[in-house]
Amino acid sequence: MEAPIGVIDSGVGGLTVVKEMLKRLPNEPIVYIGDDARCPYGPRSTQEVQEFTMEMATALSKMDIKMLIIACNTATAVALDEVREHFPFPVIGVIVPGARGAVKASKTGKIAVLGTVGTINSHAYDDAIRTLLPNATIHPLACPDFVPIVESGLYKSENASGVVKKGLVGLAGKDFDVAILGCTHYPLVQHHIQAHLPSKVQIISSAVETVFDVERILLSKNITRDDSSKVAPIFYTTGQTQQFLSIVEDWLAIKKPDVRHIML
Ligand code: I24
Ligand code: DGL
Repeated sequence: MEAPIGVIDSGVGGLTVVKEMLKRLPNEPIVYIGDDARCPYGPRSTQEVQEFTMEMATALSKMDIKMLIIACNTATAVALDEVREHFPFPVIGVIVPGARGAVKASKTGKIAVLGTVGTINSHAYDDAIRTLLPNATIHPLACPDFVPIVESGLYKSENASGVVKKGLVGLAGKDFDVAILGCTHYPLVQHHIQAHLPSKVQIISSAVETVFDVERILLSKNITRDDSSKVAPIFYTTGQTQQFLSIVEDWLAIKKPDVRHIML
C-alpha cells in the first residue's frame, strides 16, 4: 500500500520513533508533524495537549494516511482514546508498547517509569502495566529537567550526567529490574540513566517497542508497502524549518530532508 504512515509529536523528539521506523520498516512512507511552535507539551494542561494532538491528527487525516503513530508520550497519555474515536485508520501510541516491552523484560514485576510531568500525572503507564500484570509494583518518576538538557544540546556535556543523577534521586532505595524511557527525548541520555541506576536494571525504550507494534499492525491488516524503492519522508513543523531541518539531518542522517512549514 502506497499511503504513508502519519507520525505526530510535540516537536522533534518523535524523530527517535522515526529513526526506529527507518531501521525496521525502511520501505514505509512517513509523513511527520512536529508541533515545535507549542513544544514542550510535558508541562501543559490535559485539555491543551488533547486539543493540539487532535489538530495534528486532523491535518494528517487530510493527507490520506493509512495509520497514525502518536510518538509523543505526553500526547499518548491524554489524547490517544479521543484520537482513536475520531478517525477510521488505526491509531497507536507509545505507552502500551512500552508497557508491554517492560512487562516482558521484567523478572520481578517491579518497574520504574520515567516521563514528563504530564505523562506521570496521567498514570497512563501505570494503567497499561497493571492491565498486563495486575500485581506489578510501579515506581513512576517525573523528570522535568531531562527534556531541557537535551533541547539545549547540553546532553553531550559533562554537566548532563549530574543533571540526570539528580533527576533520578526519587528512585533511591526503590527496588526494580526494568526502567521505561517514557519520553521521546530520554533515549538521548540513556547512557547517563543507565550509569546512575543499579547495573541489573534493564532499560526499555518505548520508541523501539512501538515500531514492533507498527509492524504487527501493518501485517495483520495487510497494508504494508512491499515495493522496496525508498520514499523520502516528509516533515512538517509548526515552527521554524531551518533548525528542524538540521536536527533531522543530524539525527536521521538524511541529506537535504523535505522539511515544510504547517499551520494548524
Ligand atoms: N534536540 C531537541 N530539540 C531541540 C535538540 C534541540 N536543539 C538541539 N538539540 N530544540 O530534541 C527544540 C527546539 N526546536 C526549535 C525549532 O527547530 C526544532 C527544534 C531532541 C531531538 C531528538 C531527536 C540537540 C540535538 C541535535 C541533533 C540531533 C539530536 C539532538 F542538535 F538531540
Ligand atoms: N514529546 C514529549 C514526550 O514524549 C517530550 C517533549 C515535550 O514535553 O513536549 O513526552
